[in-house]
Amino acid sequence: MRAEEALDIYYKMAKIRAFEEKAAELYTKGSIVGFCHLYTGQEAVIVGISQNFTKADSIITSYRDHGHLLAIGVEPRYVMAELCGKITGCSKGKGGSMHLYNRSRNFFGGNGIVGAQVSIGTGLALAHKYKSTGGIAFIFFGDGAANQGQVYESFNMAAIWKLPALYILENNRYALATPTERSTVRNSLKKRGDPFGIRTICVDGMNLLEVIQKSRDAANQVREKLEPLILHVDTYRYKGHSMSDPEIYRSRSEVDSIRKTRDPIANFAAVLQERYGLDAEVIEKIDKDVMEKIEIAARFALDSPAPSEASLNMDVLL
Ligand SMILES: Cc1ncc(C[n+]2csc(CCOP(=O)(O)OP(=O)(O)O)c2C)c(N)n1
Ligand SMILES: [Mg+2]
Repeated sequence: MRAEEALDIYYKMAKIRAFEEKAAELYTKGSIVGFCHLYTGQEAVIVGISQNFTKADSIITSYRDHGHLLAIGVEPRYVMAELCGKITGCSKGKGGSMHLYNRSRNFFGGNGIVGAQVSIGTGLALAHKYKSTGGIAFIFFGDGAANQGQVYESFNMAAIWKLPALYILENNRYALATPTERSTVRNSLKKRGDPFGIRTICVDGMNLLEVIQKSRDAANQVREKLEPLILHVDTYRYKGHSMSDPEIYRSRSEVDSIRKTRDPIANFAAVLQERYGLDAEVIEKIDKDVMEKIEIAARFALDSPAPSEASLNMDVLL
């Protein structure tokens, strides 16, 4: 990877983190209401995997979706405006944090029903095959979603119909307040594809370079063999499940120690310095630029109008 590309990747991760911090602030101040799930800690997953997206591909995820939309290049102001329920938002202010959407980039949400995106995403993969689009479906879901029955109905269909689906299991160790050890028998998340003959590739989701390399291999295999594959990503969320989580199910020291030793952004900043010989000032400048961009995005969101009453029934299924 050239230094320019590495800097761009760092920029994308820093942008997601700064965005989430601002979203938390706006939530606390009451400018964002309803559910809001932050992606802080998991940035390397979407930034690394998004390096593989082509125009023909489609992408779908859960309600923890801010980072996904930012990584595919949607301007932060349209995402922040959506969180604030404004007409300028990417879902015209009617979706909110959980239902971000961008049709022109084949981003199909933002889904609030745990596990539903796996079935809808499998439908997207079927569409790629049926219409010979040349694209594949990138389907993101959590460790909690991995215990939903419809996931396995989907795996069965994807395997038997040989669908071009890359299933990305973002194992951030918790489903709401439940740690995976309490919900998942014998640490089986890495074997969930086995009964269907779907192979699983495991990756350290806190290590950006590993995510890039292994997700490239995985995406290439799906494209070449035209069959499903699972990428099991070991990651961690730093913040509560949503903004209203008292976090009594884990210790502060657990979060702090992962932040200190495995933080994907800090660790990649070290790579930039050691491997690419970049000065700390170059990185600080990026961090500053990102903060400014996010401040402008927040101002745009706050200054935008809410959807009009007359538009209440527009753009929604009734
Ligand atoms: C079908 C369904 N059941 C329960 C819920 C309530 N719920 C919302 S998020 C969540 C936890 C999901 O955890 P995981 O899949 O690990 O995703 P993460 O929040 O960690 O990204 C649950 C149980 C829901 N939204 N939909
Ligand atoms: Mg989880």
